[in-house]
Amino acid sequence: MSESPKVLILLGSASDEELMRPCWEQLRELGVPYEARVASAHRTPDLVRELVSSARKRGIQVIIAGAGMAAHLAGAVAALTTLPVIAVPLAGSPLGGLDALLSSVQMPPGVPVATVAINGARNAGVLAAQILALSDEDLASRLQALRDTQAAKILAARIGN
Ligand code: RP5
Repeated sequence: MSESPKVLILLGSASDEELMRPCWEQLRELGVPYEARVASAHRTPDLVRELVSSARKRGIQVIIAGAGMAAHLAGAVAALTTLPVIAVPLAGSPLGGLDALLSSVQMPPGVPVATVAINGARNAGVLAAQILALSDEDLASRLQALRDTQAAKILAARIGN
């Protein structure tokens, strides 16, 4: 996308790419410019700091962090910024993502991380778009259209034949 990114998506590892793909697919579908990078809280903490501390002045308004295990990438990111941070806990461990879920959702008071479902990458994209739509009426209309499409599928469903 050529427009400057409004959402920064961080992945704890390149191995997280497939689980996180629905996140940027959703943002692309909604016309939200994003940038996706691999930056690990424990393997490349300096890179995380650099990307997050420069984010606001680069026009980033929301940060999404997808990571598995107890890497607490989203919490590390939230420590470095007052931009809204959304965590996507990923199921890549013997604990099925419960470790990542708890390390994301149980943030101490004052440093919140909005946490979507385990492997909920698409919802992270939708939530980021909803935050941006607070000041973007066109985007709000595209989000409403997405909801309308979802409702139409339910209304058209025919079962029990
Ligand atoms: C987390 O641990 C990553 O997000 C990934 O899900 C998992 C494995 O990471 P690597 O061993 O590939 O760095 O940090």
